[in-house]
Amino acid sequence: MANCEFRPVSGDKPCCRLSRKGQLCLGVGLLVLTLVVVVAVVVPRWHQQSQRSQWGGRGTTDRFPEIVQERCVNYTQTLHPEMRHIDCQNVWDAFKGAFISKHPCNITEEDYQPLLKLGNQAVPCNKTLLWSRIKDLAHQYTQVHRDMFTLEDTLLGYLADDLTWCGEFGTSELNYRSCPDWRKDCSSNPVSVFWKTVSHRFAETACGVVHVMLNGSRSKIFDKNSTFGSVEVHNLQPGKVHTLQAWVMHDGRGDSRPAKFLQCVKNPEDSSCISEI
Ligand code: DN4
Repeated sequence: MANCEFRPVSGDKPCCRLSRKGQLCLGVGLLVLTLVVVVAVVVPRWHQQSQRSQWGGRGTTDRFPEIVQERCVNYTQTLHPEMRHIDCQNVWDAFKGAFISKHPCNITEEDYQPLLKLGNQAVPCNKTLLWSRIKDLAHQYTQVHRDMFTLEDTLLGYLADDLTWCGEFGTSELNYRSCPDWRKDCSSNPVSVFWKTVSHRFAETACGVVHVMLNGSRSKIFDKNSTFGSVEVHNLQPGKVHTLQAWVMHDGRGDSRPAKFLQCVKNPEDSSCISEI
């Protein structure tokens, strides 16, 4: 074994420089320490990760915690300052609490109730826009008509739009490798249950005329298995909602004046728009 003594180089001040042998020993020592850390910390984590469940769906979106918290701040401080009283740390804690450490096929609507309570938001009567199989156009429409709200224009829908998330039973970590797919694995997964829960609440609290944008180019314009067909329609309250008005869109061409207006704003050269002028 090397004899590692740390002696000052002759002529130098004590303790200011190491001899070559001392430097070598220090280097070897650091290398050994690094290896020990890798073996003790990184390898078990990697092993644990590789033991994680493999699901059929995309894993948690990169930077999921940061994205949710950034969106919360943006929504409550900038987009809807009337909601600036909401504490985004509490919102994130409630979001996380709904699914972290739980089996990702065993999530319930009850799990999301604390989050729903914090994100409680009233959409004015006549301003709710539901959609099915035509998300982009519905969102473009509410971007033009800023007083109308899809679910994704409310705080909770905005936080989660286009994101994926899941955890794992017994650990506080997110699973970035894969999450359950609602068709292949299970429907009680964190993402599907979230949308079911918030869609339920969104429909239940709607009032006046409710609009729905449907895709007339799909074989089933109304699908009773979609979230619109299985959750939202059933939770509209007859005592509060007097009309459900459907805008059926064919091949991106609007049958209704508001949607057509939107398409003409985006595509003024379209022949159907020119004839309107
Ligand atoms: P959709 O266009 O068929 O589906 C929208 C999303 O929901 C897609 O990611 C679907 O997954 C997923 N989805 C559809 N049906 C189910 C189901 N039975 N179980 C689990 N996931 C499902 O339209 P939709 O009518 O199903 O949902 C749209 C309506 O519900 C809107 O009025 C929204 O208010 C609300 N919603 C929004 C979102 C979102 O923004 C998600 C779910 C519900 P896949 O078919 O792509 O695999 O993401």
